[in-house]
Amino acid sequence: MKHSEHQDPFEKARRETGHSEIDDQNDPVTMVLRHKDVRKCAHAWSTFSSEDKPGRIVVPSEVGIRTDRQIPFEVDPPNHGDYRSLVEPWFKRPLESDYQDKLKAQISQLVDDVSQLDSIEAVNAFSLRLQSRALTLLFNVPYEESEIFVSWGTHVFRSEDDPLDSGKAQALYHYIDDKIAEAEKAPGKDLISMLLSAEFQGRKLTKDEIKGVIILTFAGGRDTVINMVTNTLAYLADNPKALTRLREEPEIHNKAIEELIRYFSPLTHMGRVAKKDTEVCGKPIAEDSRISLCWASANRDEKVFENPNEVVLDRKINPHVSFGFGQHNCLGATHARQIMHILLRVLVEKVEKIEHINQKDHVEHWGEFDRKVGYHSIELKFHPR
Ligand code: EMZ
Repeated sequence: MKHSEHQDPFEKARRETGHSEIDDQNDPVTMVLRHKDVRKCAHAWSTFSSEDKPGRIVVPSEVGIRTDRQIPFEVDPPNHGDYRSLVEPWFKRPLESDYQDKLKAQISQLVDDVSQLDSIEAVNAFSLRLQSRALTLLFNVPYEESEIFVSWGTHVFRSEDDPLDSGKAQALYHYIDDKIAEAEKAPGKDLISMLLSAEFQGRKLTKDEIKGVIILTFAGGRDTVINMVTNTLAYLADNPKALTRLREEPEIHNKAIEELIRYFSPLTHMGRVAKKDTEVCGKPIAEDSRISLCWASANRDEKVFENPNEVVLDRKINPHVSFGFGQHNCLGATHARQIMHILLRVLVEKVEKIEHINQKDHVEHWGEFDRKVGYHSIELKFHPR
């Protein structure tokens, strides 16, 4: 098996029952595994709610480590839609050419820098930097802020050694409080200033609401983007022909990006809380219990995807759910896709091949399933063209 391959641990359970039970801090979760059911449950927001105790729809639950509600992520319709339309135009800015030019300059510089080195540990020296720098564009703050973002590590408020340690969040929260105070005094053209002046249902947003949007912007696209970028580098190192093909056929980049996002499914699953007694795949789900929508399993569903365990760079039909599905589909998807577009463009332009030296896989454990989601570390050497 190639080191960049990610096997599908869900196949047997998906075929046989379509669900699986896991314990999560004494608050069990029924994982929903089939593409059809995942989409159905994601759609049924009034039965399977995102609006519960803050942190409870995340698996592993963050109830013990935060009390702030992330917005619009942990809000159901109809309020969800109002928050969403308030922030959506901002999150579509990655479609503007000026944004893309800046992102291209950042990624080109990073690739040039790492190409001069003998080898790099790509999670920290490449993906974390790329994500943190690109985030300055999403927030529209000075590039220098990225140094602070880098210092927080791959997850902004979960400690790397102890996922239930609440200490780490405090640094992020203080940072956000300070930035809100600064923007109040001297509004700029950044996301916080925009939120401070925005109207929501005929009133101003509260500080907690603003904080909720900002925490989500920091946390939601952090480990996911880092995993996506690292997995892509590892895949290209492992499959030099794919890099050549992407160089020769720029017209397949759109499809290739969706396919890599499907195959790697950077977020394994997201939870919901049942608002009434119901059932999924014949399994009773009691009111107030949790399910998870397993994007990673749905994305390998053999009923939907031909050769689901292969990366087919120009896959024609690709209804993947890596960015979620329904009302709650990923707010940061435009930004994430743009990162992938520019990354591929810069790599084919500047890099002849990527050499893989060694790696330490990051494997998640969910009950009966072990799922590789990315790398704790991976050493790569970039050979410039
Ligand atoms: C939450 C989540 C959002 C959560 C789409 O995912 O991302 C996770 O990394 C965070 O820990 O709080 O923001």
